[in-house]
Amino acid sequence: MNGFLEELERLEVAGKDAVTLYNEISALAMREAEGKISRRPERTAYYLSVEFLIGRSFYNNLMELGVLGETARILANKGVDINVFEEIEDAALGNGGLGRLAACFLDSAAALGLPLYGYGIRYRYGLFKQEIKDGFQVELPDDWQKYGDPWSIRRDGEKREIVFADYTATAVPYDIPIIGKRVNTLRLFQAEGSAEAEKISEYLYPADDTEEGKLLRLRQEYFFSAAAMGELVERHVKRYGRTFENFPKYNTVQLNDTHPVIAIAELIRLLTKEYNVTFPKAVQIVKQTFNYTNHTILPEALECWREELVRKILPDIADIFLKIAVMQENELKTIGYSAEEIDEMAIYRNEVFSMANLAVYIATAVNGVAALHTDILKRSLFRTAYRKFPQKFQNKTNGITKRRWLMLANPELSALIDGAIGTGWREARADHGKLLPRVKELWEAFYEVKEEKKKQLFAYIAEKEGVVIPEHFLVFAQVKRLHEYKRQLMTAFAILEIYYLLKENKLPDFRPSVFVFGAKSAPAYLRAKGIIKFINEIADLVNGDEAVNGLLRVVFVQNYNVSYAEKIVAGSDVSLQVSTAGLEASGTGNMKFMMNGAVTCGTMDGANVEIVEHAGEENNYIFGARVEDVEALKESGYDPNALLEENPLHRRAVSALVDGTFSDGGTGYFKELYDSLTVGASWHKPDHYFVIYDLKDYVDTLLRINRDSADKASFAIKQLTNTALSSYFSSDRTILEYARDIWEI
Ligand code: 26V
Repeated sequence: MNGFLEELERLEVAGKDAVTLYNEISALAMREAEGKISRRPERTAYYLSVEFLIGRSFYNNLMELGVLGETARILANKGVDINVFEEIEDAALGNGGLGRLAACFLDSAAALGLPLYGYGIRYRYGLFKQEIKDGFQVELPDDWQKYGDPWSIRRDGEKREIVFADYTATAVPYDIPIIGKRVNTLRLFQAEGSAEAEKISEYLYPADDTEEGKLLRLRQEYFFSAAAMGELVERHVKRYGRTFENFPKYNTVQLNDTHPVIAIAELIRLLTKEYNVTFPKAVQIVKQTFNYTNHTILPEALECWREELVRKILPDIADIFLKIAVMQENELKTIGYSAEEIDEMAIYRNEVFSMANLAVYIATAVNGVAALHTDILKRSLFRTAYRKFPQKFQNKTNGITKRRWLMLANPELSALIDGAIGTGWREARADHGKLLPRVKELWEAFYEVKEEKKKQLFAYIAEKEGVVIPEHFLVFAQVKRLHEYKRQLMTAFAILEIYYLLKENKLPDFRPSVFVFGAKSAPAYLRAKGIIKFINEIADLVNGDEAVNGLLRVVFVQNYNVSYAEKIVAGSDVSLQVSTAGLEASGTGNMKFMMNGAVTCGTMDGANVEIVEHAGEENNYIFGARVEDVEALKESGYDPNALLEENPLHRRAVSALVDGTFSDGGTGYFKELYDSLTVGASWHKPDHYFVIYDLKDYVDTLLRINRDSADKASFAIKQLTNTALSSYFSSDRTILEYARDIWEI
C-alpha cells in the first residue's frame, strides 16, 4: 500500500472540488485493489441476489486496504477534511436487510479469505431518495452514479446476450472488488442494447401492479440469473471440457431468497439445449449445485409466476418449470404422499409456478436466517417438505460485519475495546468476548463514548432534519423498512400515550427521551405511507409543545440509508425491535445496535431471541405476545375492539387517527389505518399484526427502560455487556458456518 500513500502525498489538491478529489483518490485505491483481485480457486461459491446494499465504499475500502488513518492525516496536511466525501455516494442497490446481509456476507468472506462471488444487477437508479414534505414521503430518483462510479470496472470483453422471446439484451458485467484477506468481486450486470433492453436494469423493484411491471420484474430476475449461469458454464467448459458430472464439485450457488430461483431452470436449459445433457442428468446436477435461503414467511413476498407470463417471454423456461413440476409430482405420488400434501409442495398449481417450492425441491440445503425462523419454516411454511427431507433444512443465524458496523461506524468504542483487550479482536474470526469481565470497571469510559456518539448524531440530525435534540437525551431508535408487521405504528401509539401521561403530570420521574425513526415505504404501500405521516404529525405535536418538549422529542429522519444507519446505531441507547412474534425472519439492525452497546427493547422474534440468549434477558427488555400466544389468539378469535373498550389510554391514542387530532391532508390514510385496526383491511382480520394487543406491555416496558436509565452505571453496564457478548452476531461466524455446512469451501 505504500504505492497508494506515496501517490496520495504527491496528489495536487489546490483548486479541486470534493467530487474531483473523491474520484482521483478512489482511482488510486482502485489501482491497488485491482492488482490484488484473487484468482478463483477450483471450488467457488456464488451468491445470487437482486439486492446488494453496499452503502458507501470510500471509507470502507480505505479501511480494508489499511490506509484510512494515514489518508485522513495526509489529506488534513493538505487542508482537506476527509469527511467532505460523506455527501458523495451511498450505493443503495437494495431495500433493506436482505440486501445489506448480502453486502455483509461478501465483506466477511473476503476478510476470511473465502472465495465467495456476488452476482446481481447494476441498477441505473437504486432505491429512491426519500424526502419528507409536510410529513409525507416524497420519492426522488437515486442517481447514484452522478459523481461517477470509481469502484467498478466495466468488463466489455465479457458481455453476454440474454434472449427473451421478444428481444435480446446484452448483459455487461461491472466488477466491484471486495477487499479483505482475499480480494473477491461483486459482479453486477447492466442491460444494454435497445431502449427496451436498457429498461431491464433501470430500476430496483419497478412497480409491479401492472402486467407490464410484472413482466419487467421477471425479466430482471432472468437477466442476471442467466448471465451468471452462462458465465459459470462457460468457465467450467473452458477448464474441464464438456463434462458436467463434475460441475457441482466446482460450483456451489446460494439463492438469496426466491428472486434468483429461475437460475435453476436456466442452468437446466443450458445443459440440455446447448450441451446435450439429458433432462434427468441436468436435474441431478442442479440438485447438487443450488442452495436456497428463505428470508421471509410473508406470503406476499414469496415469488410466484403465472405460467402465461413466463411463457410469453421465456417459453423454454416455462417448459422446464413444468417438467420439473411433473417430475416432482410423480416422485411424491410414488412414495405415497396424499393429494393434499402434494398440493402443498407443488411447484405448479392453479397455473402458477411457486419459486419457493421449486427451490425447496431442488436445493441441497434450505436455510432460515435465525433459529426461531428456521423452526417456523419446519413447523409451518415448509412442514410437509421438512417431513420428507429433514436433512435439507438448516439454520444459519444472520450476522453483520464488525468492520463496517463497529470499527468504521464507531472508532471510539473500538478504541475502548482495544484499550481493554488489545487489538486482536479486530481480526476476522476473532471475537471480543474478553471484554466481558472488564465491563464493570469500564462503564464510565463507555458512557463517555456513548455521549460522544450521541453528540455526533444530534449534530447530524440538526443539520439534516432541522430538529434539535438537547444533550443527554436518552435515544430510542426504530430504523428499518416500513412495514405493518414491524409495527412502527405501535411505537407511534406508545409515544402518544407517553405524551398524554406527561401532559397530565403522571410521569414525575420521566427522563428526557427522543424517539428516532428512519424508514422508507414502498411507493405503492399506502398504509405504510400513512404511518410515516402519522409519526410526523406526532413529532410536530410533541416537539412543538413547550410543556413537554424538554422531556420528549420525536424525529423521523429523511432518506434513511446505510450511512445514516452507521450514525444511528452508534448513537442510540435503546434498539426498538418490536415486530409481531413470528414475522421478522431475523432482523440485522438489532445486531448492529447490540454491537454498539444499545439494549434491545423487543419481542421474542427473529434473532432477538438469540440476542437475549447471548446477552441475557436481564440486560435487555423483552415484552409482548410470543409466537405461541399469537397462534392461540388467532385460534380463539382476537378482538382488538374489546381492548380499546377497556383501556381509555389506548382508545385515545388510536382514536387520534380519526378524531381530528391530526390531519392526513385529505388522503384518507388515517381512516384506512384506523379501519385496519378495528374492522380489518386487505382480507385481514382487524389488527392483523396485534398492535393493540401488545401496546400496554410495550408502553410499560418503555417506561421501565426510562426508569432504569436513571441509574447510569447499571444501565451503561447493561449496554456494554451487550457489546461484549455480540461476537456471535458477526457475519464472520455466519459465513464460516455457510462455508463449512453448505458450501464446503
Ligand atoms: C418484501 C416484501 C415485498 C412485497 C411487499 C411485502 C414484502 C414483505 C417482506 C419483504 C421482505 C423480503 C425478504 C427480506 O428482505 N427479508 C429480510 O431479510 C433479512 C435478512 O435475512 C432479515 O433480517 C429480515 O428479518 C427479513 O425481513
